Amino acid sequence: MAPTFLPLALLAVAVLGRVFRPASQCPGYRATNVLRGDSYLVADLRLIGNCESYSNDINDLRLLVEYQTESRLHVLIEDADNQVYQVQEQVLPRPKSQNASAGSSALKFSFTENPFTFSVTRASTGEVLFDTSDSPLIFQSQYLQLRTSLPRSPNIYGLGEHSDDFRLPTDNYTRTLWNAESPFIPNRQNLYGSHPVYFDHRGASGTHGVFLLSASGMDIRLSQTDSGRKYLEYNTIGGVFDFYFLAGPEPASVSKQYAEVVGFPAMQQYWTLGFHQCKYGWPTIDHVAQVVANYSAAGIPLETVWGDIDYMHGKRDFTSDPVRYPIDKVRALVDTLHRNNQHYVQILDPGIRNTPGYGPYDRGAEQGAFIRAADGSFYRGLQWPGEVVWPDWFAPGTQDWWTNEIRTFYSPTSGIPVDGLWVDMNEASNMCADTTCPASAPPGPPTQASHRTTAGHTTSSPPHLGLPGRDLLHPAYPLANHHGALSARTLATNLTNADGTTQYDTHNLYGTSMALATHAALQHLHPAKRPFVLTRSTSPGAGRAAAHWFGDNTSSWAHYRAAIRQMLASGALHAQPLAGSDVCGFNGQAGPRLCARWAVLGAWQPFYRNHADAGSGDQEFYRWADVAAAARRAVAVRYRLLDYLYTALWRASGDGGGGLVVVVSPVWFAYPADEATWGVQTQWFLGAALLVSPVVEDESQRVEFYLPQDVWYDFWTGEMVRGGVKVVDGVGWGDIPVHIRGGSIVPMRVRSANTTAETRRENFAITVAPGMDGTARGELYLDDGESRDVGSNKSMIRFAWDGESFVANGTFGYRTHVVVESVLVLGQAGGKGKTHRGPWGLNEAFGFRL
Ligand SMILES: *[C@@H]1O[C@H](CO)[C@@H](O)[C@H](O)[C@H]1NC(C)=O
Ligand SMILES: *[C@@H]1O[C@H](CO)[C@@H](O)[C@H](O)[C@H]1NC(C)=O
Ligand SMILES: *[C@@H]1O[C@H](CO)[C@@H](O)[C@H](O)[C@H]1NC(C)=O
Ligand SMILES: *[C@@H]1O[C@H](CO)[C@@H](O)[C@H](O)[C@H]1NC(C)=O
Ligand SMILES: *[C@@H]1O[C@H](CO)[C@@H](O)[C@H](O)[C@H]1NC(C)=O
Ligand SMILES: *[C@@H]1O[C@H](CO)[C@@H](O)[C@H](O)[C@H]1NC(C)=O
Ligand SMILES: *[C@@H]1O[C@H](CO)[C@@H](O)[C@H](O)[C@H]1NC(C)=O
Ligand SMILES: CC(=O)N[C@H]1CO[C@H](CO)[C@@H](O)[C@@H]1O
Repeated sequence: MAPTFLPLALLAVAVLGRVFRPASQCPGYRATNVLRGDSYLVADLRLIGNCESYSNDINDLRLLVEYQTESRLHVLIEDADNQVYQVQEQVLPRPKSQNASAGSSALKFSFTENPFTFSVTRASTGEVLFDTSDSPLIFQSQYLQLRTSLPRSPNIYGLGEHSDDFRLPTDNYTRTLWNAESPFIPNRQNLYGSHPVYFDHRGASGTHGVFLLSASGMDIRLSQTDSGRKYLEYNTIGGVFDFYFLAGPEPASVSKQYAEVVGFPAMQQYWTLGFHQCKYGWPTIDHVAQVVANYSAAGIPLETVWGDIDYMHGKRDFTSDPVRYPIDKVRALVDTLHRNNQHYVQILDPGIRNTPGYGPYDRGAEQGAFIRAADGSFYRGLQWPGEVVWPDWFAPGTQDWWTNEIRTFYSPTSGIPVDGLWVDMNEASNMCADTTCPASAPPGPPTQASHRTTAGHTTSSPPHLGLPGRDLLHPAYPLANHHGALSARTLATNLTNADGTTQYDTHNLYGTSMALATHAALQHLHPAKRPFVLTRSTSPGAGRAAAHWFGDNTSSWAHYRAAIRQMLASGALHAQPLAGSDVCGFNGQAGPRLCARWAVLGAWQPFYRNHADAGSGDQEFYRWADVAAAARRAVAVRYRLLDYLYTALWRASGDGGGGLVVVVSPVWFAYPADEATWGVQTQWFLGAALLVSPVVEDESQRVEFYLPQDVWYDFWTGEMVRGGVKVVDGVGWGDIPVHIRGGSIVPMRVRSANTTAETRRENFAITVAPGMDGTARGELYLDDGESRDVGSNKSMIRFAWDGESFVANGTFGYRTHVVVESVLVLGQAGGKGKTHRGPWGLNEAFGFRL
């Protein structure tokens, strides 16, 4: 949740030390000593003449080009001395080159020597995908610039996290990447996560991806020259240019190729797909118990109840308020939840109250787990508990300390036996407005001075720690951070981490580092189970440790719509599929119409949690009869589809190998050549088969949506529908248009139950939706729903319909009593569909012929 301050609408006002020389007047670099192998190219790059716009030029660079796989090209431009910061492998391990040969690669690298510019083309068509020849390379100590030209009408997606159009504007548009506390998720500003990856969709000729592996603060400008040429321009305040070009050419292949670089998303436990309820401001554990009881009484399945910071004593991590949330009562509620197959998750914030006698602080201090100020004392900031110190995720003792605190406080035998953890405020959010703030507070207890040398590493230091001698607080380039200065509302950027890197360079990794550490701690706590972590702040690869929600939005129709765009970006582009908005909105007051619509929309987003601010009214679904009715139906249909969703998540997690790699995707992923789909941002595919088209206008019961030319079936009636623009009037507040894509087979439970565990005991009914050619296919993944290592105890069942016969085959390692009761083939029997009755077991192949 957000602190109560409002976002500063001001842009950064940096004090420019000197006049910016236009990039066009910078002479750039010359390539020499070019050496080529079959799968790589290396060269030296030497500055041709001074540029010195925002900071000091770096004279000598190294170019490394690797044909890593046939569809992935790696282009690294780094300083020859290896001093410039590069992202720690602990946060983002790099993929190894598989040494594809240049001749067999789908992408071709070309360059000019003097000045050095480069381009990437698609080998099969010769189409230029990336071309820097319009503008010289600028590589300075605190400012880097590189520009690529774009097609005339570009379709660019990604570069999150943002609340703007899914297909990005390309006219004087800036995407700033600098993780920030961002209440009300303002448009055209930096938000909680930084993902410097974009998808460039060129219609029938293919889609490719460009990932800049950099944690640096940056402004990415999409605009046009005076002569009208479109470009995308990186302006970073540090780091190196470390590019991965992903060939596609199918859109979903780019998603997969990206996940191969940053890591596939974590496979989650089955219950995490259930319905979650949270609220900041629940005063007591008795109140929480009432929420649980009232959900039950209303007949709305509640899977998981969450604890926001209300549970804490003095808002400190690893404490429970002795009066409002006494541990024995919390334990008792959690035990009851567990007996009913329900779950409980609690929040943790990074700021640790620096009071001696508070165990987590004392033990962290002893381990050296906190970031230090210049004088060796622990750097202090302000957060919910008051004055705090901050974990240094790069210090050697921090993981052990964090794991130990989690194992102790959440001990199944004596602590609060949570099922997962939620990490918030991890941008990191600091209630100090600037670097002078904590200094005015009384100093904390003396801590041992650090022996670390920070500011002046030499060439004998380990590589990539960051150039010495920079202005780490106020670089001359004015990054468009919506809080203003780099350090505003976060940790001071001149702080040094224990490994010798600085917050200036690692700021954008703080949230992911906390998520990774929490994930690792949960693995210790429950070694046999898949850890569940939800994180607000993210960076590339966060999805391999955590689910994500989109932060502190508002109960408004605008944010109900934004939820769709954000879900599409997180899931399809940023490898974080288990994601969703705060259903019914976080800030402000939700009304029953909005909340009913959002309850339904949320049921079709991968992560489904209702959450609100302390200052907002109660918005549990049972608070309004109409919302309750909408939610009952929405949850029921979601639960019938849990295995369909779980199968998609398994595919996306990488365990599933090839095939579908996205849990949510935009319409153009499936119809890349159909221009009418490229700008669609109010519809999405959930899995490969279901296209969701909710009402999106304010207070409306009318929806206009687009079905590409194909065979579709109304999900609710089974009626066959042809493609085209559709207008539906009188859509009930609890209704949502959904269509099954022809050519798909969708496994569903026959009925839903009040928890995911009970739903898992239900049998299946399978729906076959034949495509244009009369055939269809689908799949079903089954395992025990929770184990980290299921070994061979899993089933991957493939369904196929050829117009006359239905076949289910595959691997059948998961033993189950659950059967397939029936197979409904749509489009048959005069359009209504024909039901074929089983039962068929799911422990071996089966099928039938007409
Ligand atoms: C690729 O080539 C490098 C350099 O020759 C070598 O070290 C590496 O083992 C090779 N990798 C593979 C997967 O063959
Ligand atoms: C571009 O956008 C910036 C920031 O919104 C604005 O100040 C500037 O006037 C715009 N320039 C043009 C040419 O529209
Ligand atoms: C639960 O329902 C009871 C009975 O309607 C009501 O009095 C109580 O305020 C509700 N509590 C919560 C937390 O919803
Ligand atoms: C779900 O329903 C079963 C009986 O059908 C009941 O025993 C159980 O307590 C219910 N669980 C919840 C969470 O309501
Ligand atoms: C960071 O800058 C502030 C403000 O100038 C200064 O007080 C502080 O000592 C600096 N911290 C470090 C670690 O250099
Ligand atoms: C798989 O199931 C068998 C039989 O229930 C069990 O003995 C084995 O331990 C399971 N393997 C794994 C990896 O869970
Ligand atoms: C499974 O079914 C498909 C489609 O009918 C068929 O092509 C394939 O050969 C079958 N595989 C096995 C192992 O039976
Ligand atoms: C993008 C968007 O809709 N932003 C809104 C978020 O909420 C605040 C406060 O309600 C509005 O002022 C913004 O316009």
